[in-house]
Amino acid sequence: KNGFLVRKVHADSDGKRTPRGKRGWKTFYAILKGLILYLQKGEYRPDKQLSDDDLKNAVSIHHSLAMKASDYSKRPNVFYLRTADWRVYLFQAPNAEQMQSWITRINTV
Ligand code: I3P
Repeated sequence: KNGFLVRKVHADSDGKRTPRGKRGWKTFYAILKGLILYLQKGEYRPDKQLSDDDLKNAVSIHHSLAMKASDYSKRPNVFYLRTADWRVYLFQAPNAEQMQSWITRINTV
């Protein structure tokens, strides 16, 4: 599954709160391949290679959990992703249908 997602990093590994200055929302083109969610920066092209920075942003979704961020009301269509090492991301999807589709895909791999 692919598509645009806007990401906010809420907690780093071990659940430590991500410091100020690193908590802003950023747009990525997300590519879910196997157990890795690749997050590609910049303009989308189908043939574009993943850069070193893109690989650093990649998220392992093995033993992760995605759920609708019902307690987050500043933006619509936002879901949480909690990883096995207790990172927490917020992702904003373009619409409710896309949000649900990402949640289902992440939770059923
Ligand atoms: C963050 C940025 C986020 C904001 C976050 C800020 O600043 O303004 O948009 O989250 O608030 O810390 P920075 O880009 O300097 O990291 P919201 O959009 O959810 O308000 P937070 O620290 O309360 O999460």
